[in-house]
Amino acid sequence: MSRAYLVLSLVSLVIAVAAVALVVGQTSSTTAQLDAISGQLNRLSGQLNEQAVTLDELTAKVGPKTQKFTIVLGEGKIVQEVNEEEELTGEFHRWEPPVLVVRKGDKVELTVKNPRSHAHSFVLADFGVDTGRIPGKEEQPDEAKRTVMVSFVADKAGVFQFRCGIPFDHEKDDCDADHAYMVGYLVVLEG
Ligand SMILES: [Cu+2]
Repeated sequence: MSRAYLVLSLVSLVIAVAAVALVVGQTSSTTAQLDAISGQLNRLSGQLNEQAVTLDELTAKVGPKTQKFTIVLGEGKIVQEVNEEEELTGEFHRWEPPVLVVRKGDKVELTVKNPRSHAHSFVLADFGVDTGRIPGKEEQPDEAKRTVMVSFVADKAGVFQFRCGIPFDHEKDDCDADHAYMVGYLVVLEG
């Protein structure tokens, strides 16, 4: 074995040992970093668990809400097939939306609109709500004056009917022939 070859082998050996030492060093420092991150994550997870609240606790904290709805006296059309042709055979009125859902204790703010030709009103007797007569557009062209806001607290649970409180009177342009069917429901959920 020549001297030069021996020196070269020794140099190679030194480089290899240094490289291994470097890798081992890096690996151990990476492991230490990962341990530190893992520790931090554990602490963070603990903190999150301490702050976590159940939905019930959250509801209790938030308390009753103010629920805002716009309700409109809408008009539906009945189209029937007559002699194989579609014909408009009737119209009817309905509250849109026909069902409102809130939780007991909520404050309910209702904007009631009457876009119809005749006068109507909104009555929710169980909560003492009555908009009074809201004129129709023939009588009152200003839409803002055919919009009434009412509010109440839904302090009891159950299903309550609301309806139009103006009886049909053709002479006065009050309501329409289907007055009895202008009903909807307020659902108040317990808690
Ligand atoms: Cu009516």
